[in-house]
Amino acid sequence: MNGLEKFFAECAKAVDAELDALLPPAETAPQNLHAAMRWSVLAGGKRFRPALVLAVGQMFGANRENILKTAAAIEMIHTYSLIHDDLPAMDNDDLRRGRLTCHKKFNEATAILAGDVLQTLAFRTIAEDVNLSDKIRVKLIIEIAKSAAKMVDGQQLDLEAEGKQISVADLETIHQNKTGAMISVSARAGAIIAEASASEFAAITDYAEKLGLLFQITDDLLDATQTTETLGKTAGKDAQAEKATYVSLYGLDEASNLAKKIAAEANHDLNKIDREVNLLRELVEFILNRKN
Ligand code: GRG
Repeated sequence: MNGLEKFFAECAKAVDAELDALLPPAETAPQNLHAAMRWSVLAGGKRFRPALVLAVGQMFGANRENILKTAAAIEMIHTYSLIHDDLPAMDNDDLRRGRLTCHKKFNEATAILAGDVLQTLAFRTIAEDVNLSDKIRVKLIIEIAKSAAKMVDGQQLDLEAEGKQISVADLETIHQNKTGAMISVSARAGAIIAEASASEFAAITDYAEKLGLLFQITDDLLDATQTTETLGKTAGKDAQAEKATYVSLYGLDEASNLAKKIAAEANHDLNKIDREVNLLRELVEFILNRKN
């Protein structure tokens, strides 16, 4: 295991334990709702967003104990978005994280409600985190609420763009909102908890915006090039839904070159931070070279 793999494994273990403790037990009523939440949240997943909260928070000097609940809360919001995205009204998918989607395993109504309550539990988790000052909790709630709303805006724009020719600028707007906002706020949440300086906060915001864009470009590349088995979700969905993507607009080679360019820009943003940024550089490489 290299350093980054070790970091991811440790993050996943700590965040999964936190999530397990925060989610309502499957034995308590309404059992099906609680089982559905656990089915989707505790199903693996890369845990990239919580890892980013931890990497940035620790880099700026925060203790892991002060970061973990926020990291878990962001993963809850991410999982709610996956559950809702998979619904028949949206992406209509049967497979997520290598297992049946929530609505296929349970039913549509339960999947909608599991997503709803994961979102409310996320904000409650931060509001009740006694490790953090009131000021930091309010700041986190405001920033994460704004980003979760942007994600919904992006999803709406994405659905409306299906089957249409759109410009590169429109594609960027969709993805800055749909994918970028939650990735960006993951990094910024770490900086908020660690009370980073204004200039550090600005630099990490620039870095995280590039990272979000890079994540989406590689997502489009993977959808077009990887198998369903490797991805743990149905491959080739973008072309099937006639979605405008970085691959459909640029072609595979150009999209791949663009990914490398954005990765270099993200690394450049890190030069502005006078801290130990190596782990954040490794995260850029990880996204650039990911296989799922
Ligand atoms: C339904 C409000 C609402 C929003 C949906 C998450 C999302 C927004 C759409 C999913 C469609 C999609 C493929 C987006 C591209 C980027 C993305 C969010 C991929 C999934 O995230 P990963 O790869 O998944 O981090 P894991 O399972 O590893 O957590």
